[in-house]
Amino acid sequence: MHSTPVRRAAVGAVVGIVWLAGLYLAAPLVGGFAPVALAEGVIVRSPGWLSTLAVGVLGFSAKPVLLGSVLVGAVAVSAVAWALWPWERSEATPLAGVLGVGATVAALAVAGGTLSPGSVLGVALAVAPPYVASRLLSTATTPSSPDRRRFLRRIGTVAVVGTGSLLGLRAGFDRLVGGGGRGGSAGSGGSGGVAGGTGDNVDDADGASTPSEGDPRFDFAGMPAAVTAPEDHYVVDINIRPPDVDPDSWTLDVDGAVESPYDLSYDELRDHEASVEQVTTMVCISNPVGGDLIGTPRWTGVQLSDLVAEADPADGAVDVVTHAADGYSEAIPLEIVEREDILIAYEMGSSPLATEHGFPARLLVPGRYGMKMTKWITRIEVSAADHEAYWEERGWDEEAVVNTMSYVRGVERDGDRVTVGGVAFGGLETGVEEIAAVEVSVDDGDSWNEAELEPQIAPHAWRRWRYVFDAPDRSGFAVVVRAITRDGTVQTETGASPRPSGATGWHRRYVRV
Ligand SMILES: Nc1nc2c(c(=O)[nH]1)N[C@H]1C(S)=C(S)[C@@H](COP(=O)(O)O)O[C@H]1N2
Ligand SMILES: [Mo]
Repeated sequence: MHSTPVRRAAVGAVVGIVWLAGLYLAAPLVGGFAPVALAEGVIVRSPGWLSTLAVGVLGFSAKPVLLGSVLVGAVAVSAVAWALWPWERSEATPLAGVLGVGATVAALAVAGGTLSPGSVLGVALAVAPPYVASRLLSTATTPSSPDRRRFLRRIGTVAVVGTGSLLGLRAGFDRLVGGGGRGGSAGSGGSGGVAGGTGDNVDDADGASTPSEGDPRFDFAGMPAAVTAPEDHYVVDINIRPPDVDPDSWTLDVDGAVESPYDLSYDELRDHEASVEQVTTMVCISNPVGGDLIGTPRWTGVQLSDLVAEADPADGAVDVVTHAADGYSEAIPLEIVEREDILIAYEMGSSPLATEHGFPARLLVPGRYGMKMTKWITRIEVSAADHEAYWEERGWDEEAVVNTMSYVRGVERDGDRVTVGGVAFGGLETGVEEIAAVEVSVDDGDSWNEAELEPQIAPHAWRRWRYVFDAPDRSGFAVVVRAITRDGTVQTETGASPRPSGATGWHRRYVRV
């Protein structure tokens, strides 16, 4: 590896990595980390079909993959620029400096920086480390420079020491300023934590954090718990980092086409007399047949009907629009708001909502897809006009009533006996679960059997099902499942993709046991 361009590319890559670490160090001064802001900008600006495709192909990992691509892309650009740089080093330095500062200013502007002493310091913090790194490595790329092993050791050291010290400085800075230190109060989940349920809240110490609801006969290998623990509930939203809302300054405004607008503080919401507890299934409209974007947590919240009635809606009001801290919005017709099961939820599983699930409060609309359930809610606007919501604008169904669905989840063998099982959910207009029966085939649809249904744990919750049969000499089964609703309708076999109105079709899964 004596070829100079390869060495130059390696140096360029290291300089790029150190540059990113510098941007990360400067982030608190300008209000954000440029690659995250860039990735978020791509998500918000990309057409609906593209975000749908990305979520479809990459699932959960769509956002991390996008952020990763931005990071890798920046390092790659730096490597290529170094490898192809046509001038001698002496001529190059001023021009390279100008380019580096320009790229940094652009990156910090993308991250939300404006002209201020803080951002000038931010630019200096982000430019100096890669500059120092490039000086330290500048002699390493000439043919007369050290041998390969020494070269590798040298750029490795600069990369590790440079990046490590910048990240260390940033961590120290966070500790000093208390960034993310709000985690102690009210379970905001800290910043950037993936872990849900910040179990440090004790205001409700009834030991119910691991609910043991449901019939234990439906708890076997592969089966979900009857009630989903907060840390097991899926997360879907438009953000790379969820908004970090300060509960002390947060208010929920109730206004718009009303006679008496008002607002509530976090404590006023939690102490509201119309608080209720409710186990409710939530499923994302982009969940494919059999997918994991579904869960059934226990929620506590205030009935939306009460909150809206208190403001006294004007004649001619048609919609209730919920607005969120991340710019998201959703609308539901005023007439369905009269239902008592629509909540502004502030707890999940007897703890305050985790940041990623919408702390301090979110909407819960049983029977509709998750897109209706605005997280990080800041405003309830009663509207006299039809409102076009975030996803509706991007081509998704406005009503978003959950399609009847049934999934295969678990399978277990005990001697000759085999048990298969799963979940079924049919949220109809009323939000009340309407599953009457589940039928299951273990021979790819040739014959059908009635499954056992778990007694209903709540009006808006999924039903777990199981089917026990003898199979002494067979170990592979093509399991197919379909649900039947109370009015006798058999779940449609016709497949539809999630967009625009949610997936349909029977779930088939080949299992070995
Ligand atoms: N503010 C806000 N609320 C939001 C979203 C969002 O991007 N921003 N995504 C919605 C979608 S598409 C779904 S499926 C649910 C997911 O809620 P969860 O992450 O708590 O499971 O939140 C909904 N509420
Ligand atoms: Mo969703």
